[in-house]
Amino acid sequence: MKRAQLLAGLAVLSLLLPARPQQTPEDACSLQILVPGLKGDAGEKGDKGAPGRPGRVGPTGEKGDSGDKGQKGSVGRHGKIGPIGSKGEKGDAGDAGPPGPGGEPGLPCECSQLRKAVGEMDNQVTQLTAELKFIKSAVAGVRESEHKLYLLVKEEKRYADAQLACQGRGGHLGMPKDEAANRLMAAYLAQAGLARVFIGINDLEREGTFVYADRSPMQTFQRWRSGEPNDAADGEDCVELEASGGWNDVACHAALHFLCEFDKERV
Ligand SMILES: [Ca+2]
Ligand SMILES: [Ca+2]
Repeated sequence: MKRAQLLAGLAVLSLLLPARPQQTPEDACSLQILVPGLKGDAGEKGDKGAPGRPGRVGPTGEKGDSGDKGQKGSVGRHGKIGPIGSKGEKGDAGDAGPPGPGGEPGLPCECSQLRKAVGEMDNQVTQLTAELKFIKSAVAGVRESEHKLYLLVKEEKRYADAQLACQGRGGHLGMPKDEAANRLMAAYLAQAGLARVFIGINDLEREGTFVYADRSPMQTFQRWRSGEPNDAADGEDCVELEASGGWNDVACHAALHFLCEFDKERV
């Protein structure tokens, strides 16, 4: 701006100075009047000015459209271990495992001899135990007649087993073949407090035909209680002696105490 003013002033001065020698009277008056000169040439472009102040903040723009959904993220970290679950049901049994290795060979010994001896001792113990039981079961005090020994046994057995028990000791079930023998045996029962016992009489082979346990036939002596033998129910083929001395046919599979007799000559 100052440079432009300076140039404008110089232009005015150049107009005034050369006119002075040619000044005429007519010019005297015209000198009194100052008129603007011709417009100068355009000055050179000035330097770039300092940046202006920032403008005011504009209003908030409208909300834009929602963008597309982003891509799926990567797998996250493992979560915390949950609580222990309840116990499950028992599973099926597994397959049988392979057989184990063979054992060490045993020490040689005379086992067969020892086994045989032990086996014999076992048999003896069994026999002695049975004998002891038989003796303990026998009512104290053996009864005897001139030719016989009698023994009451307080073990309840079926007829066949009772006969075997007596035979195993060399005797038979008691066989009352006369009044004296029958009376002795009945008294034995009564004193022992027993109501009835098996005696050695049966009609197993032929119904209604009673024989003694030694297979000897029934003689005239009989002591059937009134109304017996009646072969009642599903059949009664064995005989019991009652404490009164009477006989009654009963079922052979009944389990009763029994009375054995032994020949004195054979004891
Ligand atoms: Ca019968
Ligand atoms: Ca009967």
